[in-house]
Amino acid sequence: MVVNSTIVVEAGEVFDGAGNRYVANPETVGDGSQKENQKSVFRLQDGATLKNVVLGAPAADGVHAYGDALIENVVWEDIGEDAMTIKEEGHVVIRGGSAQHGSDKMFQINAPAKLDIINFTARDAGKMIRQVGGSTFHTEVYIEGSVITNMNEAIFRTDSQTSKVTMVNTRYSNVGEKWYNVEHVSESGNVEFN
Ligand code: DGU
Ligand code: CA
Ligand code: CA
Repeated sequence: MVVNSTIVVEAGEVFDGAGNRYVANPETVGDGSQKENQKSVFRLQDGATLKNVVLGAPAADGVHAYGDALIENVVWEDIGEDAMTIKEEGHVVIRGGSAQHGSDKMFQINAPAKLDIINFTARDAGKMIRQVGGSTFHTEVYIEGSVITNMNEAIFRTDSQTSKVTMVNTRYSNVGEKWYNVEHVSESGNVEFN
C-alpha cells in the first residue's frame, strides 16, 4: 500500500503489518534518494512495536524511533535515505528481518541509545550502523546471530570514544574496516567468510 503520510505507532502500541508491503508516496513522504529531510514511513513512539512489515521502494527515511522500540520481522527491500533512525534516547531492538541496497547508512543513531540487532540479515550498504557524525554521547550496540555482507565502509562507525559494540555468533563478509573508530569492541563466536 502507498503511504501518503507517516504512520504513527503510538506509545506502547503494536503495529502488525501482516506481511504487507508499504511504499512511500514520493511526493508527500520521500523518494528514497540521499536527500535529507524526507519523512519516515513509520514513526514509533516510546514503547511501540513494529512487526511483519515489508518496506518497498521508495522507503523514504524508513523508520524513526522515539524511545524504546521493538522492530520484529521487518524487511527493507530497498533502503531509502536510511533504514531506521534513533531520534530520541531509548533501547531499540531489531529482531529478525533484513535490509539491503543502501547508498550510505542502514541504521542511524542520533541520540544516546542501546541498539540490539538479533537474527538479522544486513547486506549491501555504505555502513550498517552510524552514530551521528561529531557526536560524543555514549551508545551501546549489540549484534547477535546475524549475517552481514558487503558494507563499503564498516559495520559500526562512531566518533565517540565511549561508545561500544558487542558482536556474537555472527557471520560476516566484505564489511570494510568492520569497526570504524570504535574504541570498545567485544566479540565472540563470529565467523568471517568469503
Ligand atoms: O551530515 O546531520 O544522516 O539522520 C550530517 C547529517 C546526517 C544526518 C543523518 C540522518 O548525520 O542527516 O539521516
Ligand atoms: Ca542522512
Ligand atoms: Ca535519514
